[in-house]
Parts: sequence; C-alpha cells; structure tokens
Amino acid sequence: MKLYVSPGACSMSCHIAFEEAKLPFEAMISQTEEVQKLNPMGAVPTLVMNDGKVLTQNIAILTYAANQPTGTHLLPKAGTFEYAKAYQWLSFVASDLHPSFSPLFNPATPEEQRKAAVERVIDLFNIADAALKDSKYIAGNEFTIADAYLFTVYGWSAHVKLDTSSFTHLNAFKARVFERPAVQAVMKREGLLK
Ligand SMILES: N[C@@H](CCC(=O)N[C@@H](CS)C(=O)NCC(=O)O)C(=O)O
Repeated sequence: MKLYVSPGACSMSCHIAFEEAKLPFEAMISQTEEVQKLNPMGAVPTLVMNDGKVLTQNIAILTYAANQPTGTHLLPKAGTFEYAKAYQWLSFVASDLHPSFSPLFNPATPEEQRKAAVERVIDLFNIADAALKDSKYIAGNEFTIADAYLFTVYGWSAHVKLDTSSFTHLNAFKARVFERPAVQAVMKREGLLK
C-alpha cells in the first residue's frame, strides 16, 4: 500500500495509525502531482491499495487501519458505547476542529475573520481539554485513532502562533502521544524531528 502524506498535515494522523498498526506500507511524502491525479480533491491523506484502489478522507483511512488484524487496539470493540465515543471525537476533530484552522492558514484572511477563527479554535480546545481531565486519551484510557487525529491538529497551534499554555490536559496529552514510538518514527519520517 502507498499512503500519500504531507509533513505535519492532517494525513499525519493516518501515518501514525498505519505505524501503530504495523501495516506494510510505503509513505509517499510530498508527492503533490501524484495526489492530484489520484484524488479528485487533490488532498492528503490518499491511500492506494496494492490492487490500485484508492481510499481518501482521514476518517475512512483511519478506520481502515484500525480494522486490520494488527490494528484492532486502535479502536474499542465495535458496537460498544466506547467505540461510538471514539467516533464522537473523530467527528469532532474532522468536522469541527480541523476546518476551524483553515482561515488561520490562509494569509489572505481578514483580521476580523482571523479573530473569530481563533476564538472558535480556543472554544474547541477548551472542550477537548475538559474531556481529557479524567482520562489519558480523548476517548478513554486507551490510545485510539481519534488521538492520532487530535494530536496532529493540536500540533498546528504552534504554526499559527496560538497560545496553548492554559490547556493543561491537552498539553499533557500531547506530551504523552509524542512519546509513543510510532509517533516518533512518523515524525522523523516526515522530517519533523531529527
Ligand atoms: N476532509 C479531508 C480533508 C483533507 C485535507 O484537508 N487535507 C489537506 C491537508 S490537512 C490538504 O491536502 N490540503 C491540500 C489541498 O487541499 O490542496 C479528509 O478528512 O481527508
């Protein structure tokens, strides 16, 4: 399988999930032209299976990784409340948090809009921070694919110069996830760590 990613982009969540699940894959880093041909949205993550089939969208690719025999530890048992809870947080990151960053990455965003986007991101961080008060990971005490996605998006704060010092629980979470061997390996591969 070939997993197309860009360094530090949302695709890093899938890269982490593939590494955590010890799947046989090749990381295709910054292959923009290839991605344009493979994915009508021209976006990463894009996964190409060995038979040439293409899968896109973070949640789909994360779910694929967690449903492989070596990746089942990345989600609670299907059908349980805990499983649905992991999807609650996956949806939170994909539908609420991730898009809220878009105006902050666009240098043409007017100041008023930028301020509103910062407020929205801070509100969402407060929600995640509160949820992490009593658990090690966002959907409980076990690492799931929702954590891979939250860790990735929370990491964008530094790039857009958001002050995150007040998010005690999110910062403890970030440090915890950062220490995971799979995360270290992925960040090195993406050129984000020495
Ligand atoms: N809804 C998509 C969003 C993918 C997305 O926004 N990818 C960004 C990186 S975080 C990207 O590739 N942007 C480059 C582009 O759209 O040209 C998903 O969940 O996969």
